[in-house]
Amino acid sequence: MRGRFITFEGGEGTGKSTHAAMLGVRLRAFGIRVQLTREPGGSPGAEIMRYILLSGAARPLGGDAEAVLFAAARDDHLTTLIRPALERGTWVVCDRFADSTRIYQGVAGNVDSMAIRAMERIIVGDTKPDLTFILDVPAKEGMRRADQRRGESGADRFEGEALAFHERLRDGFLTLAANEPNRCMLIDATSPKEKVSEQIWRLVLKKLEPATAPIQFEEETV
Ligand code: T5A
Repeated sequence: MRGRFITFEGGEGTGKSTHAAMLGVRLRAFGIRVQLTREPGGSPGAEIMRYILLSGAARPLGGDAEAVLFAAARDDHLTTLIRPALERGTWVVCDRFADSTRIYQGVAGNVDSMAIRAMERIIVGDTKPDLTFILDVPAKEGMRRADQRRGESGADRFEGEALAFHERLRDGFLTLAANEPNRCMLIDATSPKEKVSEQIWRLVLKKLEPATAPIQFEEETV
């Protein structure tokens, strides 16, 4: 039986990494094999592209080129990690995926949305997420949390953008949640972590019924 594919999306500092990890713990407690991963990155080739993108080295090439690089990283990630895991029956929990390209490069970065959809069709194909959590906090609060988490290290390529860019991201993710209500679950992530985690877990139980998945005991992590 194919594994389930769950993605976490949202702006900076909304709690995606925190809740992807917390969901992984819950699923494993159910005896489900879980592959936790992230984008950009998640596979050796894609991690190299992550460095190029987040260091800002590709920024002078422009938004179109950055969108192509995100897609190329995704192609490697899908081919070498996500699809083989799903085929083995492992559930994949991914911190960001193709929706981030739609919103960061498309909505906030003004890359042509038709071009982004075309790349998504070619690269992602049928490997669409079964369930996507869109974590929502006001842009200012997300940036505050991201600053706090980062400590002394500097902002990356996208964290360093102005507040208006982060507000556009938030609007873009809210619109996505409204347009795809069957796949995208909008989560108010201003609540305490435990409450947010409980809400996510209830939705996974309802939508994906992990209790019916075959019990598997081998652990997998990035
Ligand atoms: N990108 C990515 C694109 O432009 N296009 C693409 O196609 C893709 C895939 C990735 C960057 O690349 C861009 C988007 C990004 O800018 P990244 O380092 O992976 O960069 O950055 P983010 O995904 O934004 O990760 P962050 O760490 O900034 O945010 P998270 O993962 O949403 O937040 P998290 O879990 O690290 O939490 C941040 C802090 O908040 C606390 C946590 O403990 C942590 O300290 N926190 C809470 N505090 C209070 N209440 C809660 N409910 C909390 N939940 C978490």
